Amino acid sequence: MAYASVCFPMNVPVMTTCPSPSWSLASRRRRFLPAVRCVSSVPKVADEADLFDLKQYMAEKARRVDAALDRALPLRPPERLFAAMRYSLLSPGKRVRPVLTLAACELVGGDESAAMPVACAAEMIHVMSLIHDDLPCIDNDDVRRGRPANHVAFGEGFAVLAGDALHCFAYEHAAAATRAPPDRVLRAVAELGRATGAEGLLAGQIMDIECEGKEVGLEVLEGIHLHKTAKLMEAAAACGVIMGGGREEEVERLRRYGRVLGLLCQVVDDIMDVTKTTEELGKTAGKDSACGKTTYPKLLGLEAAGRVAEELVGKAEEELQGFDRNRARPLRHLARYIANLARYN
Ligand code: GRG
Repeated sequence: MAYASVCFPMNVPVMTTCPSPSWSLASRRRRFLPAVRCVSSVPKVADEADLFDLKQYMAEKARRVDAALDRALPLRPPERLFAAMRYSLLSPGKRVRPVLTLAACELVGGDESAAMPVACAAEMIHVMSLIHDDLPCIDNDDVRRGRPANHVAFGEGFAVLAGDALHCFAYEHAAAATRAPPDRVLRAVAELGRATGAEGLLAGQIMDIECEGKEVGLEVLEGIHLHKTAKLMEAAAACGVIMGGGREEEVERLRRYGRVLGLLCQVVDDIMDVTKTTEELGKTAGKDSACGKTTYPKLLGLEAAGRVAEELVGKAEEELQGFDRNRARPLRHLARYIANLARYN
């Protein structure tokens, strides 16, 4: 079995079979959902009862999220604008944020349907940020999710506007399509707005731009990722609990879980930038080092970056303690699954 050169310590899970070498870009989602069961490897037998088919869970949730996104945004005039919005929104992403919202809602005993519009809104905001991030004036990337970036397919002007339109529609959809007590909806919309705006995702992007070409330390790097990536994950997870009617303490626990998961995604992303090919990534590989960007592997080395990922998995699991063990399974395995992405060629 070919592994990426990152050496993860033993208490992150081992996947039991190797992904097929015939995986193609045509199905990027399949690449992220290897046909395996996640099995905790250490302690060797203690987690036998914790077998969980995350592949099936993620695929099923993503399928329902995709259907909900498709229904939410039918093609209509102005057609080229809606086509540009749909092009990126329905492209094959992992749907980590909406799944986070749905799983957090179910964790506190809520029904998926109460959280679905807010889950879709989180994905719309995420996709808007990807479209804008890829623009020549920001990160200048031509490939996203294995396809030409939005500005390559539709032109720069349309990409800016498609991102703006998706951003507006996210709040409209969360507010108008949710059948849940209005105080929950209002709170979720406020959560998403705060996570995205000038003290959230946008702040992270600004920090990123300001640090371009500079050597930064671990603290600054973490600050960038906590805003650029983790804020929306925090909000997605917190919103799930809010929509499910969870208690305040539960909202805060899931917020912390989302924060850790966001950092974990970024550490893993940095590792994969070094260890994977453009075809495997569905975006330009080695771009971070080519641009002189500071990354976890650059600051710490690959092995230590792998250990950071391992520690983050542990922290994510800590935040889930005290919840119903069965209901917490998807979220427990989601953290392990993200850490595992870095392991496979
Ligand atoms: C205009 C309000 C406003 C905000 C935009 C451009 C920008 C500000 C922020 C950039 C944010 C960004 C692109 C962060 C990277 C987040 C990240 C880890 C992306 C990859 O997420 P995955 O792995 O990707 O979940 P998929 O494709 O699977 O969804």
